[in-house]
Amino acid sequence: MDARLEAIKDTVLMRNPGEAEFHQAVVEVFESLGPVHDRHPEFLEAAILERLCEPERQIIFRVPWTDDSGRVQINRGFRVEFNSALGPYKGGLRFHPSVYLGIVKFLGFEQIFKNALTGMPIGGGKGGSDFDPRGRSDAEVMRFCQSFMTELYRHIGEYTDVPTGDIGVGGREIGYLFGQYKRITNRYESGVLTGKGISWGGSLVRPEATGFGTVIFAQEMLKTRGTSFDGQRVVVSGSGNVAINAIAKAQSLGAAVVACSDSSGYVVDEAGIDVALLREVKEVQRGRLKDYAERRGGVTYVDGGSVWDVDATVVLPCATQNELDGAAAARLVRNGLVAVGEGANMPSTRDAVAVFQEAGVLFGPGKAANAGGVATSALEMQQNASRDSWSFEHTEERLTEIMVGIHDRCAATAEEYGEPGNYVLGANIGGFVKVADAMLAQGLI
Ligand code: NDP
Ligand code: 2IT
Repeated sequence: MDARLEAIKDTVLMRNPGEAEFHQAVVEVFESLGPVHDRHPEFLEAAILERLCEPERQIIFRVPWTDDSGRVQINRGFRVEFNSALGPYKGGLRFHPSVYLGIVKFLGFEQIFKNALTGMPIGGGKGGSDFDPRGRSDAEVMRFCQSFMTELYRHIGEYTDVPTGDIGVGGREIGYLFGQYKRITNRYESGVLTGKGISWGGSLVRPEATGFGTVIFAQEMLKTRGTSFDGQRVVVSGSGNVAINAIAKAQSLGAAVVACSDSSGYVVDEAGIDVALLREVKEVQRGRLKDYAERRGGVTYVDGGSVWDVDATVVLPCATQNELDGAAAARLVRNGLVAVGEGANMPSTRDAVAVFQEAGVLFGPGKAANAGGVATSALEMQQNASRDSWSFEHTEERLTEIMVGIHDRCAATAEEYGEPGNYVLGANIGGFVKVADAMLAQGLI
């Protein structure tokens, strides 16, 4: 790392003790930015990096609610409003027992660059709670969401901060959150949340957007090597929103998607994952992958273990951070891996990224490859602002244009900085320069 940036990084790490995931995200970005600061000493002068690493505002709050047996439960809520240089804070809410400030900050920090790369007018933020929706009834989830919004509502707004879903937060939760916001404020402010239902201000394609976008990005990477998804053997991790839609899109482009996972195990389905059945089990019945395996029949379900033990030419990690380590990466590379498209945020460890890059594997980092979700959120905001709703075809066309644009910008930036094919460098520099220029123009705030 550039010595000037190393000193700033040390201070950031010292000021934010115990936030391992935030440290990891910061270090990865800083490692790309030396050459930018040679060209733009004004960024150092204006302390752009120091300011970027210090969220504009961090909100932590108590979320009390009552479970179905009448017992009081207390969770912790977070919203980190990281950077508003390009637009209102924008980013998801994650409900998962592992959520703490370090995870929310890593996600919020990544979101700044991702959102800049989309070319849409959105800043970066993230939030969530250590609430675990798994095994909770609809009524419990509703009471939790209502309590969460009873504090959050005062910090958000269509011109201020626009949350959406992430792990553990989908259409059901956005519905309860929106209802409570509307009730407290007495405003039908559609643009305050994205990921809404289609009959009450949501956008077609938003549910599919992250998974679809990840595959579109990976397809563009494959094209640079004169190939495509057609005939690839694909392994996807996770079996939630991003994973399911990535599987569907990869299959539509001719790939054989042979495995996916959840936090309990993975399934190998050599005939190709049955997406309609997977959607029914996961999205309608809120079941487990094990249920999919039982209903499908003739497939292998592995309890525990790692889905990365299954060979593939293309892998799409779509579950969670640091789910793919250096040893798994090395094994995949030995067995013929060609490309990685990160549907999740920071799913590959630093060691894994190094293995992929050294082996010349096409590697699309999450902040570029999974930007289709937030980009389509921005399209939802556009539709809300103009009180319009677009067709599936039109919205998907916009998403495709945006993803191809992100790919091309990352590739061009990597080339400009002397490292053709390095999408990590391209994404970090491309996102950073846009935000830094805006921060410089807006003065010391
Ligand atoms: P979902 O809650 O719909 O699905 C998450 C999936 O990942 C589930 O299969 C879950 O398994 C698995 N998973 C979650 N945590 C772990 C863990 N600690 N270990 C192993 N498996 C785990 O979330 P999404 O699909 O929305 O999100 C997946 C990833 O994509 C996240 O990294 C998210 O930040 C990222 N992302 C999401 C976007 C969106 O629009 N939704 C946009 C951009 C990125 P289980 O059910 O067993 O917990
Ligand atoms: O990580 C992400 O980009 C998301 N969870 C989606 C953010 C958004 O505001 O649509």
